[in-house]
Amino acid sequence: VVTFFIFSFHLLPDEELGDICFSLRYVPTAGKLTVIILEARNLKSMDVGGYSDPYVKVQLALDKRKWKKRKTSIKKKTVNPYYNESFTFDVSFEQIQRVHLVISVWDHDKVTKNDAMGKIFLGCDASGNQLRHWADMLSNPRRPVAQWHSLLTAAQVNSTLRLKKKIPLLDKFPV
Ligand SMILES: [Ca+2]
Repeated sequence: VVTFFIFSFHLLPDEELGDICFSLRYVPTAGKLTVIILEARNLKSMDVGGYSDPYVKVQLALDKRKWKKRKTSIKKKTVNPYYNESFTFDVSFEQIQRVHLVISVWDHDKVTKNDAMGKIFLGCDASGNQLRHWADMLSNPRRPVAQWHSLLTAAQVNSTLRLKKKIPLLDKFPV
């Protein structure tokens, strides 16, 4: 029954949002998490002419609260972008168990609002490929581990993850 369910889910054509490849490296002693966004393929075309202008958001949440955020450059007129852009975050060994890494792909638009093209999340309570990648990173400290992931819709990921408001910075509190 389970096999049939998974099989039929993958046959739905509108679920094909493309794939993204990135590498993860965690150094527990230094408390550094490095995410290298490598490339994406078969993304959806969001603009006329069958292309998009994709960039990738790399977001960290701590205890399900939005915490840190970085972005890649924008690649113009492509659905198979190559980035090779590296982002390093300070994440202590105590924090890494409570962290979610959220990777989302967006289409840049000059005139209208940027559109989300796909999303995934990793962390200790992720599932499938995403959990495997996170576990491989934790069990191979100091070594970069690269893997491909199929993108899901932003709505699917948001409803599973349910992130709360951003963690306020300490210097914003009145003394
Ligand atoms: Ca665009």
